[in-house]
Amino acid sequence: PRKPRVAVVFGGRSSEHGISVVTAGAVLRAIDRTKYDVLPIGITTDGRWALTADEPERMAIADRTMPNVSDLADSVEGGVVLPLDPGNREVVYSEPGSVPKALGEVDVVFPMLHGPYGEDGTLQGLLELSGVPYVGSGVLASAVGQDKDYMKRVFSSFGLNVGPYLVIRPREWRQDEEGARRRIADFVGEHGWPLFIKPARAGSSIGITKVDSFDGLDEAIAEAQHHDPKIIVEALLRGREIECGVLEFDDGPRASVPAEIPPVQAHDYYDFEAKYIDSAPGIVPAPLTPEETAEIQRLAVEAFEAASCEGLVRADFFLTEDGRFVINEINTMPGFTPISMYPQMWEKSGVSYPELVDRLIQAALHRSTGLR
Ligand code: G1L
Repeated sequence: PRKPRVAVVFGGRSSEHGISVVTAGAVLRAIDRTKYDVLPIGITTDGRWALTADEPERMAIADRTMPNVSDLADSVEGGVVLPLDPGNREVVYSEPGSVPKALGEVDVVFPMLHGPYGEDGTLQGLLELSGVPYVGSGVLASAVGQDKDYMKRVFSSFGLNVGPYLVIRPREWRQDEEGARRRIADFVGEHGWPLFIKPARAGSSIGITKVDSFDGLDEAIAEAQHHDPKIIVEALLRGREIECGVLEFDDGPRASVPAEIPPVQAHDYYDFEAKYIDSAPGIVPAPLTPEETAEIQRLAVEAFEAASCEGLVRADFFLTEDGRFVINEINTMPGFTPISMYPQMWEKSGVSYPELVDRLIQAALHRSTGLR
């Protein structure tokens, strides 16, 4: 029987295009070629899909510059591209806004796209419609994991602790701005300063402002709304930042050893070297009591189940001064280079990076298409 063909889809119209290419390079390097055939599929920053060369060594940071799909695709010997016929060596890109015709020729897709249309469930929906199995969470869990408002609603309905927050929807802001301001003032009365004003649906730290008084509020709201018309207002949660990986095994999801993210100065953290080159900033395993470790592992698996995740998730918590774990968020597509927190937590739990990649592909291949 022929080997399963794994399409790794990466790049895309996202500010994290480069890190996606770097991550896909690491995944391509880790995939066991005696077991699988691979098809690297890059999406350019302007949205063209292209079959690229299988040369992961060229998908790395060079001279502090992130790689990009256009450079990879243009350099492919004999050219590449769409329609996705692996035998076709003609140089043709897909039209911007169109999708490849030949996804039917792949057995499983490894989606590595960040942000809107990548990790919010829309790509997953396209793959569902195409009947192609894929690695990671489906439509619902991806959408829930992208929306800080619905994420909290799901978690609290499953009995997990979530921090206090407000939602300001676009229509309320348009029709009753004064009412929204009153709700924020009441929230401050109850929880105090600072506030964190965040887009409800946006990756990582984009569009987030810490506000210490009413002075900075308008600007912070405008900034968050620029990224998403729906925004959330959160109170400060005092505590240690602890995260935990969950991975789906044949008999169900299991939790990794947890990691602690020490508090860092913003300028240190967002430094290019720190973000893309240096190893992840976490302490693995986190210095916790056996009871605390067992508790966060139970809660991480509970979060995986609550959001109906598949394959993997990274669950991020605060351990508050009174000893409670409060869930901050889940990430259905966590940082995934070998030095990122999620792979590091599994490495310390006895699952190597190539094993992790293989486990995720196997979980996707064994999943039935359609409802499950
Ligand atoms: F497919 C998985 F396993 F679900 C998966 C896909 C993508 C895990 C992690 C990622 N991460 C990324 O693609 C990224 C962090 C490079 C951008 Cl979201």
